[in-house]
Amino acid sequence: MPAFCNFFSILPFSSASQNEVVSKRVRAAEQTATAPAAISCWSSNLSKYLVTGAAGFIGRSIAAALLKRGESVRGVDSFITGKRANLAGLEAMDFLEGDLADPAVCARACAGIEVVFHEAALASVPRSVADPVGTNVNCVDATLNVLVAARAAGVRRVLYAGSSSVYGDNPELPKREEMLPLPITPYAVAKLAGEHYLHAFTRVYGLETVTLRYFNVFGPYQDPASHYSGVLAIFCRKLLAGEQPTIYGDGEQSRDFTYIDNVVEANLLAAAAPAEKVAGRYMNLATGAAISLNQAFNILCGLTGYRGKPAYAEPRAGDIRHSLADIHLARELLGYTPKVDFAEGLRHTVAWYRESGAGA
Ligand code: UD2
Repeated sequence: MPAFCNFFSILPFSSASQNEVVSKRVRAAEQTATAPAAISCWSSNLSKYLVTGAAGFIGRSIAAALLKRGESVRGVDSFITGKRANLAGLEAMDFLEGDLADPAVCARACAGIEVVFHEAALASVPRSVADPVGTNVNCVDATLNVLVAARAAGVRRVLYAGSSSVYGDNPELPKREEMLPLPITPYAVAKLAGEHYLHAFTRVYGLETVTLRYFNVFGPYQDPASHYSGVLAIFCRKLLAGEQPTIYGDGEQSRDFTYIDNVVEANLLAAAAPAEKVAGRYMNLATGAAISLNQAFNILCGLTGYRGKPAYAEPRAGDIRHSLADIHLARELLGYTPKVDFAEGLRHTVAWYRESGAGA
């Protein structure tokens, strides 16, 4: 039997001391509440949380953590890059197959939801270089559609998977949030546009939004089989299969590789943080340590038993030389501390690829 709900009545508009952002949100909600279609939903499975990109690496991991906590979760994925196999173990999730480039899918996905984790994206720099329009559709259009649908549905908060790529060419390290973004690839531009849309939705509609700028996330369930996959996933698969990996450039470029559990934890913290602290904010989400590709390759050789050398090739178009985060803001606003460091994360990751045979 489908349930009827007016979800403005169940949202926690509790504290009279909440800031202007929240007041604006209430006003926006009140205005929207004059349109009956916008305040009502029919659903056979009312979920509190929506995870977009739920069949992808990060979305899947967030959904699993929410389910483990006993939360009601809806997931949406188009399978453009997400994998059906990643839904194994998430059977308790209400799953919707659809493309966020379609506003009707976003409306269905957001109905009855209180908090959205917007993880869906075409997450690849080289893919955006090859197909900037596709990246724009799946990152910018999709994000705007999610925000419009979230607002119409009375969603309280939208969390967004931002990217360290927005810092682009700025050579200053570590990257701090107050630095001017200098995106140099279509992917970085698209991720930054998404951030700006979130900020605008907080400012003009009072929707609580939070951007977490992820720095090179890695871990179990990351697809290792695509040319566009993250480097550590590709290296894990190749080294475990005894295949020679390719390093683009001299291998001395570095990244603040961030293990997935840290990202999941930060998302849960960001979902629960007080609006007056986080609404409309963006912050780095990383470990705060730089590892070069050559270092990562050497550690992986030890973990996988691979004895060969990497092949070195021309640097990739749009590559950033060094990326390292200052993570003080996430500490201050969320109480975030990275619990799993690079070496431990890589051990778990290699063990997972070995046991699951993923991508083999
Ligand atoms: C960017 C973002 C990251 C995330 C990601 C999309 C930066 C600094 N980071 O990651 O936060 O948004 O996009 O998911 O912008 N490489 C090889 N061999 C390979 C594959 C890659 O050498 O087989 C190199 C590549 O040239 C680059 C490094 O590894 O120098 C990392 O590449 P990536 O694709 O894993 O991630 P990156 O840094 O573009």
